[in-house]
Amino acid sequence: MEEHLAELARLVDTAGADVVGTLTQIIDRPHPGTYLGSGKLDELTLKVSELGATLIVFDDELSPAQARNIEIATNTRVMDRAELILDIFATRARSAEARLQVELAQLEYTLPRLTRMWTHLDTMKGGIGMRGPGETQLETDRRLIQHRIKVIKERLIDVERAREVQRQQRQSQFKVALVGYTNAGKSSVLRSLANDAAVFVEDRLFATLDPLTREIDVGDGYSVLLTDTVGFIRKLPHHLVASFRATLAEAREADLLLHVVDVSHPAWEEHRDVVDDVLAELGLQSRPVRLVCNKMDLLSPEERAGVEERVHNLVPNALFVSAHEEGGLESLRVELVQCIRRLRPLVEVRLAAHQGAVLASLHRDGEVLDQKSDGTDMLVTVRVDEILAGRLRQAGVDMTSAGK
Ligand SMILES: Nc1nc2c(ncn2[C@@H]2O[C@H](COP(=O)(O)OP(=O)(O)OP(=O)(O)O)[C@@H](O)[C@H]2O)c(=O)[nH]1
Ligand SMILES: [Mg+2]
Repeated sequence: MEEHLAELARLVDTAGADVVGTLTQIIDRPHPGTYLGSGKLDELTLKVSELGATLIVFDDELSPAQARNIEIATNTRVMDRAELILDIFATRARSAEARLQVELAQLEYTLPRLTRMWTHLDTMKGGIGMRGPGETQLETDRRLIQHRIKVIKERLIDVERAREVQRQQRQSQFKVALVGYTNAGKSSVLRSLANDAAVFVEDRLFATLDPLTREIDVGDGYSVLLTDTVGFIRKLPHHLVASFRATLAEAREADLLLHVVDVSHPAWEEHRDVVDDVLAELGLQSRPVRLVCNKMDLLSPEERAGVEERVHNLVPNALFVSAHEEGGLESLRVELVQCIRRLRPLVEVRLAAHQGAVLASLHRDGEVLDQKSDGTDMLVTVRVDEILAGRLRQAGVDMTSAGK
């Protein structure tokens, strides 16, 4: 619980507020009306006025009614974790796409809570000269929001189409996506591999919101397209997960996912589970994945040995790296080369003159490295993926392995 609250405090800090106090209660079941029991609610009210707090943040999701009732009891603005995360995303989103996605998530969060906001307005105005906005205003607002949601969804579909075109253009390259808990070091891995100081890295939660792709030379004549993605967190608002589906399409298209974990964090195993769950929610659980244990430099030799043993038992092919140490990503680089060799084998295809259509498809869907004629046939050295290899095999094309 303390660790959860520490994370909540970091979120509050990221959102730009200062934590002045915390309150916890062990309860079997939250009170349906006020979340906290009545004694605890009094304690909260007292604490808020003593500390001069202007905002109360709950780590758990509150129903619209619970939030309203606590606000009334404490006379203080109440937020739950989901709203806080949405707020952070709203202030940090930079690209037009991310902004649309966040706005969509916020509107969907707001819709069932409209009554609560209007009730506030009602009490604020003191009810003099007006009897509150009433149902009509509420209905108008609801319709406006629903309309806006529809418009945003349509725009996001357009954005996704544009992305799709871009993706098809680089179909033949080996694509790798970095996924993981927020602050695990995904951007640092990209920055170090791409040797690009412009990649944004920060010791804050949700430093990255927009996917960023760089072409990385991994040596031995291989290169990959490496994409950095938004980090995950426990209790990620599901509206947000849904609206980030498009951004994470990059991850869905990837040949390989690198699941980056900060193993220096005491709760790294839980972080790993959270990420696995979100990946499953996004339908990505069946993608080939490598667990990348990062920040190994922060561990003592004994801790290192402990983590390595623990991880090896869970995931035998995990990698141990440091984005900060000189040469700390060498094992990852080597693994990437091996994965390309395995998942994108290099083959030599022999084509007769009448097989022009096959030659065209090799150029379209594969990565042609060499092409020469031996007088009668055309010999093409090409890197193929599973789909193309399957198609060639089915068509009975003469194909042999060409080594690495
Ligand atoms: N000591 C150490 N620190 C690291 C390592 N990798 C990343 N960091 C630090 O961890 C913090 C977060 O790194 P980022 O690369 O921004 O993490 P991220 O996964 O991209 O985070 P989000 O974009 O917020 O999801 C930064 O302060 C980095 O300098 C590492 O291998 N060792
Ligand atoms: Mg990042």
